[in-house]
Amino acid sequence: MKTILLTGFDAFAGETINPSWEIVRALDGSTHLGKDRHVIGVKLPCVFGQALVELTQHIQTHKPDIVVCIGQAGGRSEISIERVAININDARIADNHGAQPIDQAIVPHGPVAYFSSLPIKAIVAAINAHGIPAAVSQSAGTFVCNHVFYGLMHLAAQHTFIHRAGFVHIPYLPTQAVRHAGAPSMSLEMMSAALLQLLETTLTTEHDASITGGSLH
Ligand code: PCA
Repeated sequence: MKTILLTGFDAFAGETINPSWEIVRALDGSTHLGKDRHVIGVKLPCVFGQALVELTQHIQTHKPDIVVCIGQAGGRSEISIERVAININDARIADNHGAQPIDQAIVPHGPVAYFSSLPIKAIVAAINAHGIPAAVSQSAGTFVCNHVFYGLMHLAAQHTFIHRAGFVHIPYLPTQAVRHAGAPSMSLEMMSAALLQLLETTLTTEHDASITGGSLH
């Protein structure tokens, strides 16, 4: 039995929904990966600190083999497989509790950064092979998503039962994009299929593929 913990976020920045929670909710209890795969979906608040308190509790309760946190990145056009989490909070907008930390370490004296331990290149290839746009992203930003990603990788460094962990940013849903002129979007079905591909690839890939996923700037 393998336990897979997925997290999504509350709506933030004036939105009424967050596509990350819509997907995680849709995949909670999924049997698509086989009967011996237990998929658990939980929601995190879009709040510095509290999001990590809750993530830590969920990890201690479920002792997952794989943890994938998911967040909305409005304006991105593809499924973004994040490569690296950095040890900084620098919020351009307030979180859902009104906090706006500037240049604060997430873990004082912690490592500057952690790499994702998902097979990010193989995941991009697998999602693209299913006709769904995906790419490696070199930055998860400096808001609550990077905060959770860094905190997750810090926990994974301490809890050896976590074999793989990482973060994925996703575009707006079409219902959100109608209020953001010109913004790209992706359907719930497509994003859920991409996440299943990500999990299947993570379960079956020991060594990541050597394919370029770099960017020039
Ligand atoms: N996206 C935000 C935080 C919550 C979410 O879904 C981010 O990218 O930091």
